[in-house]
Amino acid sequence: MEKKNIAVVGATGAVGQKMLEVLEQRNFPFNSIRLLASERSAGKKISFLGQELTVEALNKDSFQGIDIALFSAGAARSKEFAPIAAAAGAVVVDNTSQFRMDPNVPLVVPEVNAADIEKHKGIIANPNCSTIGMVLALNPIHQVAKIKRVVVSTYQSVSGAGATAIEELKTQVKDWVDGKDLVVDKFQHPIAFNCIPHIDVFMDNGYTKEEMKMVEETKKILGDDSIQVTATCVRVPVFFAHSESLTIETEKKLSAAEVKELLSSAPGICLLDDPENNQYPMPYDLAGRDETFVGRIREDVSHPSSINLWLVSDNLRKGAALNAVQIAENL
Ligand code: NAP
Ligand code: 3JN
Repeated sequence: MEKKNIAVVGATGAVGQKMLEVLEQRNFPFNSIRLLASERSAGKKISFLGQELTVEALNKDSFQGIDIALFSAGAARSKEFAPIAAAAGAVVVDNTSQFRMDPNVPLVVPEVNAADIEKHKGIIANPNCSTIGMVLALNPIHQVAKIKRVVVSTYQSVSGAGATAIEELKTQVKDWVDGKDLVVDKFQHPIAFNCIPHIDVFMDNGYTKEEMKMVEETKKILGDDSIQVTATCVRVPVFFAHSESLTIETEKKLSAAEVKELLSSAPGICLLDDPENNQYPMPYDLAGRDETFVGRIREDVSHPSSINLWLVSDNLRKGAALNAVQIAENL
């Protein structure tokens, strides 16, 4: 692989920090790496492969000489700076929702639609973390049995809401144990010992934006607008890794054994399905892992051609940083 000049935009954030970890772990062949964040972080030192790197404030000149720019500093920064980076000759891999549904921007999970990367015009979008785990499991099933409808409920960890949300859960748990009042800032309600069915803003149709991201992104990645998806996204008091319950209705009936067989060889998926020995995916065990783990696979007793399953995927790794770095590796 030819060595590239890399920029990480949002390098001080939860996703940016994970990007650096993944780049290190995968020996990504870079020539130089530039760390960008807000004015607040300019001058801050971050250690990367044994070197102390200095964070720079993002500005319109940040992308001179950059080949690949990994963006995770929020949709507003992507809207403003991704086109500037692309115009300066970089290929942008964008982790935000800003360009995901733009018909000129490929939306890529490499195990599913790596071929779409070639169609880029300077920007490639990384899907939402909950979508990525789900489509890894859906794609092999869709290829053989054509999916008609998916009902998904998510159980999303606080790290999906950024570095300060992780601190908020830690502080609330400590304060709860100490009998103190809980301070609520990042979420609408206390997240310690709670489940909040509200991620991102509410839309006119009663869904949240996070739920509609799952609906729309799934169709684009699988290249099939006929797949019907309905989602309920819930924030739970877990630090890392998102879990999802899926009901998948197919045109052709598949047995549970057939689905297990399909998913046992699916790229990016690891089957963990041994209920007799209490073995099924859980975020407690699987945070930090690259694969999306699937278990509890069973035929839906309420429908003749439908499957239920449960999955767990590390939202900061495969759900964000790892998927983005895999796209960069494909480039
Ligand atoms: P975070 O921990 O809050 O980090 C935000 C990052 O953005 C920090 O590096 C911050 O820099 C930087 N930033 C904020 N305002 C900026 C500005 N005006 N100019 C330059 N940099 C700025 O959030 P996160 O969890 O890493 O998420 C960051 C973004 O990634 C999200 O907004 C979202 O769009 C995307 N994301 C995607 C997924 C996914 O599903 N693929 C998952 C999570 C997040 P400072 O430290 O200097 O403030
Ligand atoms: O909440 C989560 O678990 C995932 C959050 C993702 C997120 C957070 C803030 C802004 C996104 C995203 O990736 O869709 C965005 C955004 O870019 O809109």
